[in-house]
Amino acid sequence: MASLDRVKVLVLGDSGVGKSSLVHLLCQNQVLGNPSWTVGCSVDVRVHDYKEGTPEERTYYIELWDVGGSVGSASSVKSTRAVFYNSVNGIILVHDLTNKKSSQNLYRWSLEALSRDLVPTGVLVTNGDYDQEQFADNQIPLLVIGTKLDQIHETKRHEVLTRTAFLAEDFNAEEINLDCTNPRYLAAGSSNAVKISRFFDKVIEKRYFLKEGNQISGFPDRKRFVGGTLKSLHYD
Ligand SMILES: Nc1nc2c(ncn2[C@@H]2O[C@H](COP(=O)(O)OP(=O)(O)O)[C@@H](O)[C@H]2O)c(=O)[nH]1
Ligand SMILES: [Mg+2]
Repeated sequence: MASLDRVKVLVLGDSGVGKSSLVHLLCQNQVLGNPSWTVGCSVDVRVHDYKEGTPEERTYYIELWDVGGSVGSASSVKSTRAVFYNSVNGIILVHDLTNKKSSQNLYRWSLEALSRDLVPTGVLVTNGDYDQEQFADNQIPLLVIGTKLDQIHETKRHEVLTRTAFLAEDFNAEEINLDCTNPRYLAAGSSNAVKISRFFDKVIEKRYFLKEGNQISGFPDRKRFVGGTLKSLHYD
Protein backbone atom coordinates (compact mmCIF):
# COMPACT_ATOMS: atom_id res chain seq x y z
CA MET A 1 0.00 0.00 0.00
CA ALA A 2 1.28 3.45 -0.87
CA SER A 3 2.25 5.55 2.12
CA LEU A 4 -0.17 8.30 3.05
CA ASP A 5 0.41 11.90 2.11
CA ARG A 6 0.92 14.20 5.04
CA VAL A 7 0.61 17.83 6.06
CA LYS A 8 2.42 19.74 8.78
CA VAL A 9 0.38 21.82 11.22
CA LEU A 10 2.03 23.91 13.93
CA VAL A 11 0.39 24.11 17.36
CA LEU A 12 1.43 27.41 18.93
CA GLY A 13 0.70 29.14 22.21
CA ASP A 14 2.10 29.91 25.63
CA SER A 15 3.18 27.19 28.05
CA GLY A 16 0.32 25.82 30.11
CA VAL A 17 -2.50 26.83 27.75
CA GLY A 18 -3.25 23.17 27.00
CA LYS A 19 -1.41 22.40 23.74
CA SER A 20 -0.32 18.91 24.81
CA SER A 21 -3.81 18.16 26.13
CA LEU A 22 -5.39 19.39 22.89
CA VAL A 23 -3.03 17.46 20.62
CA HIS A 24 -3.60 14.29 22.61
CA LEU A 25 -7.35 14.73 22.32
CA LEU A 26 -7.09 15.40 18.57
CA CYS A 27 -4.77 12.46 17.86
CA GLN A 28 -5.82 9.81 20.37
CA ASN A 29 -9.44 10.84 21.00
CA GLN A 30 -8.59 10.66 24.67
CA VAL A 31 -8.00 13.03 27.53
CA LEU A 32 -4.33 13.37 28.42
CA GLY A 33 -4.21 11.95 31.94
CA ASN A 34 -1.08 13.49 33.27
CA PRO A 35 0.41 16.21 31.07
CA SER A 36 4.12 16.61 31.62
CA TRP A 37 6.23 19.59 30.65
CA THR A 38 6.87 19.52 26.90
CA VAL A 39 10.61 19.59 26.32
CA GLY A 40 11.67 20.92 22.93
CA CYS A 41 9.36 19.95 20.12
CA SER A 42 6.89 17.08 20.13
CA VAL A 43 5.01 15.73 17.13
CA ASP A 44 1.86 13.66 17.16
CA VAL A 45 -0.12 12.39 14.19
CA ARG A 46 -3.82 12.41 13.47
CA VAL A 47 -5.27 10.24 10.75
CA HIS A 48 -7.72 12.41 8.87
CA ASP A 49 -10.25 11.55 6.18
CA TYR A 50 -10.23 14.38 3.67
CA LYS A 51 -13.71 15.16 2.30
CA GLU A 52 -15.18 12.36 4.37
CA GLY A 53 -18.34 10.86 2.96
CA THR A 54 -17.75 12.15 -0.58
CA PRO A 55 -16.37 10.33 -3.64
CA GLU A 56 -13.11 12.29 -3.20
CA GLU A 57 -12.58 10.93 0.31
CA ARG A 58 -8.93 10.14 1.01
CA THR A 59 -6.89 9.53 4.13
CA TYR A 60 -4.02 11.81 5.14
CA TYR A 61 -1.66 12.09 8.05
CA ILE A 62 -1.87 15.39 9.90
CA GLU A 63 1.37 16.00 11.80
CA LEU A 64 0.74 18.27 14.77
CA TRP A 65 3.96 20.01 15.80
CA ASP A 66 3.98 21.41 19.33
CA VAL A 67 7.10 23.55 19.35
CA GLY A 68 6.94 24.64 22.99
CA GLY A 69 8.69 27.47 24.76
CA SER A 70 7.90 31.10 25.42
CA VAL A 71 7.21 33.75 22.82
CA GLY A 72 9.34 36.23 24.76
CA SER A 73 12.39 33.98 24.45
CA ALA A 74 15.87 35.23 23.66
CA SER A 75 16.60 35.47 19.95
CA SER A 76 18.96 32.48 20.19
CA VAL A 77 16.05 30.34 21.42
CA LYS A 78 13.83 31.73 18.67
CA SER A 79 16.32 30.90 15.96
CA THR A 80 16.58 27.35 17.29
CA ARG A 81 12.80 27.13 17.22
CA ALA A 82 12.69 28.54 13.69
CA VAL A 83 13.90 25.28 12.17
CA PHE A 84 10.49 23.84 13.03
CA TYR A 85 8.70 26.56 11.05
CA ASN A 86 9.81 25.33 7.64
CA SER A 87 7.22 23.94 5.24
CA VAL A 88 4.25 24.62 7.46
CA ASN A 89 0.84 23.93 5.91
CA GLY A 90 -1.40 25.17 8.73
CA ILE A 91 -1.28 26.72 12.19
CA ILE A 92 -3.44 26.11 15.26
CA LEU A 93 -3.17 29.04 17.68
CA VAL A 94 -4.01 27.96 21.23
CA HIS A 95 -4.90 30.32 24.05
CA ASP A 96 -6.24 29.86 27.57
CA LEU A 97 -9.61 31.60 27.99
CA THR A 98 -8.80 32.38 31.63
CA ASN A 99 -5.57 34.13 30.67
CA LYS A 100 -5.78 37.28 28.51
CA LYS A 101 -2.04 37.47 28.11
CA SER A 102 -2.05 34.09 26.37
CA SER A 103 -4.58 35.48 23.85
CA GLN A 104 -2.53 38.62 23.20
CA ASN A 105 0.60 36.53 22.71
CA LEU A 106 -1.01 34.74 19.77
CA TYR A 107 -0.17 37.76 17.58
CA ARG A 108 3.48 37.34 18.46
CA TRP A 109 3.42 33.58 18.01
CA SER A 110 1.89 33.83 14.56
CA LEU A 111 4.31 36.57 13.53
CA GLU A 112 7.25 34.51 14.67
CA ALA A 113 6.10 31.43 12.76
CA LEU A 114 4.90 33.15 9.60
CA SER A 115 7.85 35.47 9.17
CA ARG A 116 10.20 32.52 9.29
CA ASP A 117 8.30 30.97 6.47
CA LEU A 118 8.34 34.09 4.31
CA VAL A 119 11.86 35.30 5.02
CA PRO A 120 14.17 32.37 4.30
CA THR A 121 17.19 34.17 5.72
CA GLY A 122 15.63 33.78 9.15
CA VAL A 123 15.08 37.38 10.19
CA LEU A 124 12.87 36.91 13.21
CA VAL A 125 10.32 39.26 14.66
CA THR A 126 11.37 40.87 17.89
CA ASN A 127 9.19 42.56 20.47
CA GLY A 128 6.83 45.04 18.87
CA ASP A 129 8.83 45.14 15.68
CA TYR A 130 6.24 43.91 13.23
CA ASP A 131 6.73 44.07 9.51
CA GLN A 132 3.33 44.90 8.14
CA GLU A 133 4.08 43.71 4.62
CA GLN A 134 4.97 40.16 5.56
CA PHE A 135 1.40 39.24 6.34
CA ALA A 136 -0.41 40.94 3.52
CA ASP A 137 -0.60 37.68 1.62
CA ASN A 138 -0.75 35.04 4.31
CA GLN A 139 -2.10 31.92 2.66
CA ILE A 140 -1.56 29.51 5.54
CA PRO A 141 -4.85 28.41 7.10
CA LEU A 142 -5.15 29.35 10.78
CA LEU A 143 -7.47 28.01 13.49
CA VAL A 144 -7.85 29.68 16.90
CA ILE A 145 -8.62 27.38 19.84
CA GLY A 146 -9.57 28.66 23.29
CA THR A 147 -9.09 26.19 26.15
CA LYS A 148 -10.36 25.89 29.73
CA LEU A 149 -13.90 26.90 28.83
CA ASP A 150 -14.95 24.90 31.89
CA GLN A 151 -13.07 27.42 34.07
CA ILE A 152 -15.12 30.37 32.83
CA HIS A 153 -18.10 31.12 35.03
CA GLU A 154 -21.47 31.19 33.25
CA THR A 155 -21.85 34.90 33.97
CA LYS A 156 -18.55 35.67 32.25
CA ARG A 157 -18.98 33.47 29.19
CA HIS A 158 -20.62 36.03 26.95
CA GLU A 159 -17.91 38.60 27.59
CA VAL A 160 -15.08 36.11 27.09
CA LEU A 161 -16.58 34.61 23.93
CA THR A 162 -17.12 38.07 22.44
CA ARG A 163 -13.45 38.81 23.00
CA THR A 164 -12.35 35.55 21.37
CA ALA A 165 -14.62 36.15 18.38
CA PHE A 166 -12.74 39.41 17.70
CA LEU A 167 -9.44 37.61 18.10
CA ALA A 168 -10.41 34.94 15.56
CA GLU A 169 -11.62 37.66 13.21
CA ASP A 170 -8.25 39.37 13.44
CA PHE A 171 -6.66 36.16 12.22
CA ASN A 172 -9.38 35.58 9.64
CA ALA A 173 -9.75 32.18 11.24
CA GLU A 174 -12.45 29.85 12.52
CA GLU A 175 -12.51 29.50 16.28
CA ILE A 176 -13.30 26.72 18.72
CA ASN A 177 -13.57 27.07 22.47
CA LEU A 178 -13.47 23.94 24.57
CA ASP A 179 -12.39 22.04 27.64
CA CYS A 180 -9.49 19.76 26.70
CA THR A 181 -10.20 17.54 29.70
CA ASN A 182 -13.61 16.60 28.31
CA PRO A 183 -13.72 14.57 25.06
CA ARG A 184 -17.38 15.46 24.51
CA TYR A 185 -16.31 18.85 23.17
CA LEU A 186 -14.88 17.10 20.11
CA ALA A 187 -17.43 14.28 19.86
CA ALA A 188 -18.00 12.94 16.34
CA GLY A 189 -20.68 14.93 14.56
CA SER A 190 -20.51 17.91 16.94
CA SER A 191 -20.07 21.39 15.50
CA ASN A 192 -16.52 21.53 16.90
CA ALA A 193 -15.60 18.22 15.23
CA VAL A 194 -17.00 19.55 11.95
CA LYS A 195 -14.94 22.76 12.27
CA ILE A 196 -11.77 20.79 12.99
CA SER A 197 -12.44 18.53 10.03
CA ARG A 198 -13.08 21.51 7.73
CA PHE A 199 -9.85 23.14 8.90
CA PHE A 200 -7.78 20.04 8.13
CA ASP A 201 -9.54 19.69 4.76
CA LYS A 202 -8.55 23.29 3.99
CA VAL A 203 -4.92 22.64 4.95
CA ILE A 204 -4.81 19.55 2.70
CA GLU A 205 -6.54 21.36 -0.13
CA LYS A 206 -4.06 24.19 0.00
CA ARG A 207 -1.10 21.81 0.11
CA TYR A 208 -2.18 19.29 -2.51
CA PHE A 209 -4.98 20.69 -4.65
CA LEU A 210 -4.66 24.45 -5.08
CA LYS A 211 -2.16 26.07 -7.35
CA GLU A 212 0.08 28.83 -6.03
CA GLY A 213 -1.76 32.13 -5.69
CA ASN A 214 -5.28 30.70 -5.65
CA GLN A 215 -7.58 31.97 -2.94
CA ILE A 216 -8.75 29.42 -0.43
CA SER A 217 -12.48 29.37 0.15
CA GLY A 218 -13.28 30.79 3.57
CA PHE A 219 -10.34 33.21 3.44
CA PRO A 220 -11.76 35.88 1.15
CA ASP A 221 -10.36 38.95 2.88
CA ARG A 222 -6.82 40.06 2.69
CA LYS A 223 -5.34 40.85 6.06
CA ARG A 224 -2.48 42.95 7.17
CA PHE A 225 -0.81 43.52 10.50
CA VAL A 226 -0.93 47.13 11.61
CA GLY A 227 0.80 48.13 14.82
CA GLY A 228 0.88 44.63 16.15
CA THR A 229 -2.69 43.66 15.34
CA LEU A 230 -4.25 42.31 12.21
CA LYS A 231 -6.62 44.67 10.45
CA SER A 232 -8.80 43.89 7.48
CA LEU A 233 -8.11 45.62 4.22
CA HIS A 234 -11.34 46.49 2.57
CA TYR A 235 -11.50 46.50 -1.21
CA ASP A 236 -14.80 48.20 -1.88
N1 LIG B 1 -9.78 22.60 33.37
C1 LIG B 1 -9.03 22.53 32.26
N2 LIG B 1 -7.73 22.24 32.36
C2 LIG B 1 -7.00 22.14 31.22
C3 LIG B 1 -7.58 22.35 29.94
N3 LIG B 1 -6.62 22.20 29.01
C4 LIG B 1 -5.48 21.92 29.68
N4 LIG B 1 -5.72 21.88 31.01
C5 LIG B 1 -4.72 21.64 32.07
O1 LIG B 1 -3.77 22.69 32.00
C6 LIG B 1 -2.45 22.21 32.32
C7 LIG B 1 -1.49 22.50 31.18
O2 LIG B 1 -1.86 21.71 30.05
P1 LIG B 1 -0.80 21.24 28.96
O3 LIG B 1 -1.56 20.44 27.96
O4 LIG B 1 0.38 20.60 29.58
O5 LIG B 1 -0.37 22.68 28.35
P2 LIG B 1 0.84 23.02 27.36
O6 LIG B 1 1.96 23.52 28.22
O7 LIG B 1 0.31 24.11 26.47
O8 LIG B 1 1.18 21.77 26.61
C8 LIG B 1 -2.65 20.71 32.59
O9 LIG B 1 -2.77 20.52 33.99
C9 LIG B 1 -3.94 20.37 31.88
O10 LIG B 1 -4.61 19.27 32.45
C10 LIG B 1 -8.99 22.66 29.87
O11 LIG B 1 -9.59 22.88 28.81
N5 LIG B 1 -9.65 22.73 31.07
MG1 LIG C 1 2.97 20.77 26.46
